[in-house]
Amino acid sequence: MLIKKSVDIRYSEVTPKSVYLDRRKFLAGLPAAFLAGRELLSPSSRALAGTKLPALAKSPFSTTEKENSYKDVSTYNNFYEFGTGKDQPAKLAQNFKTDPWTVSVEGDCAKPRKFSMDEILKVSPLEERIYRHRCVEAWSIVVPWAGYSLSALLKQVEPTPKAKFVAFESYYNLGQMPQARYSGLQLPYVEGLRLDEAMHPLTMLTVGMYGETLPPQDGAPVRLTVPWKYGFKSAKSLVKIRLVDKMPPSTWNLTNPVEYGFYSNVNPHVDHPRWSQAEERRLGEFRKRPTLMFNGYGDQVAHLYDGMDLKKNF
Ligand SMILES: Nc1nc2c(c(=O)[nH]1)N[C@H]1C(S)=C(S)[C@@H](COP(=O)(O)O)O[C@H]1N2
Ligand SMILES: [Mo]
Repeated sequence: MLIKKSVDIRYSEVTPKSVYLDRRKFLAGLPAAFLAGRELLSPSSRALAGTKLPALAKSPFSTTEKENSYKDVSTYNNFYEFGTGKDQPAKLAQNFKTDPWTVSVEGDCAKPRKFSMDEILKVSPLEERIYRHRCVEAWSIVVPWAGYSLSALLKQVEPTPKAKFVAFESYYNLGQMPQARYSGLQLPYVEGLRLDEAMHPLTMLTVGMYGETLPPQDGAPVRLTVPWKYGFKSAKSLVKIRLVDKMPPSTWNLTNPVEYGFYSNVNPHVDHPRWSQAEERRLGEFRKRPTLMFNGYGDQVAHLYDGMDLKKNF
């Protein structure tokens, strides 16, 4: 594994590729004197998607399976705040404002604090991790995410012995997310993990994909990625992470407790009440693949559930 020193980019200073390209076109037509010292387009006026991240260390946790295309991963999404259709978030989240952004890490810890995105990017060297990612709706993708283990962030605030679970909260603002009104969900989107699940090295705080910052539809500027659980455990556009002593509520469980449990480990032997979980379809493929227990991450995570009945704790 490569060791990298802390990332030295300022989130608020990086310019998205699309803005940069527009800007070159625009600059070409203007006299130099007119341009001197001017900020023509403010990156903060729009989403910071598609900004190249500095060199990423390779992770031993990566699968060697073939990656999905960027297009697959950025045009077929679940992000109900931006519409319930799979193609809606890519269209309706385009102008999602993700700068400035802060994540509050709080609750049962000795050093609760807010982190700016610049600070989030510096907590630990960014790695590229190619993970399988499976939605409860039986589609799956393979994505080169960028980020680091959530444990690195949690350690910064020093969880106290009282902390047994971690609660996650996504950004919510109807002004920016008018479609959220029709989501059928109680928002903000919330999720939770047991503390040992949250501290597991595979649990990733994700700031990018395909070597770039996240596009809004994939959870910009920072999301969770929990590869052995169904996609909905991976809350997007995080604003709050809270260490707590009791099992926190989770949006899909609140919405439909019969269909969505707290644990939500990928488990081909526990059917969703309305469809089987035994198989999945990789986006871009026609044939179905068998779904693996813990999404294929059993060697790393099965021990977390020793002695638990995973049909009851679904
Ligand atoms: N805030 C928020 N996070 C969310 C969701 C959502 O609707 N809102 N959908 C979840 C579901 S059901 C899935 S499958 C994944 C999808 O992530 P992707 O679009 O990056 O593949 O995001 C999860 N995180
Ligand atoms: Mo999902």
